[in-house]
Amino acid sequence: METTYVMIKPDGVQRNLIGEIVGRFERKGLKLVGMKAMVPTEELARAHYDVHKERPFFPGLIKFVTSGPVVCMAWQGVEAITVARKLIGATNGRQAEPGTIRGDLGMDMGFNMIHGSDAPETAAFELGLWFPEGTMDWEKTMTQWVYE
Ligand code: IDP
Ligand code: MG
Repeated sequence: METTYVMIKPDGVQRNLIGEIVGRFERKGLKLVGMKAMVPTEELARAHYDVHKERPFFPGLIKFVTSGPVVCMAWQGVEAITVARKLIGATNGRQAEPGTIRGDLGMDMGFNMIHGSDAPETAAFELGLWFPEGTMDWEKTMTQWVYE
C-alpha cells in the first residue's frame, strides 16, 4: 500500500473542477485518507516546489499556487503514487493523453489543475509538509470489491 499527495491547484478550484477531479480518484478505487482546503502560504508553496527553485517559471508558479484555495488530498492504494500520476497525465495539458485529468480538462503547462507526488520519497515529504497532523486510518468496506 502507498499513500500519495494530490492537490487541486487554484485553477482547478476556480474552474469548478473539484468534484470532477475528486470523482475520478474515488471511482478509480483509491481510498481518501486526507482532505482539506486552504490558501497556501508562500512558505508552504516554496517548500513544496523547492526542487524547482532555480527554474525560470518558479516565481510565477509560487504566485499562482498561493493565489487562492487549493484542495489538499492524501489517497491510498496499491501503487497509489503511479496510479495517481497516470490519472493526472503529462504536465502539459496539450500533450496529455485524453482520458487523463490534464488531457481531458486542460490546455496549458502552468495551469494544469493538479499536482501528484512523483515517487515514494517525494510523497513522504509532501504528506509531511501538507498534513503535519497526519492522515486518517479507516477501513473502507468497498475495498473488498476493489482488490481480489
Ligand atoms: P508535474 O506537476 O507534472 O510533476 P513538474 O515538472 O514537477 O510537473 O512541474 C511542477 C509544476 O510547475 C507543473 O505542474 C506546472 O504547474 C509548473 N511548470 C512546470 N514547467 C513549467 C513551465 O515550463 N512553465 C510554467 N509552469 C511550469
Ligand atoms: Mg513534479
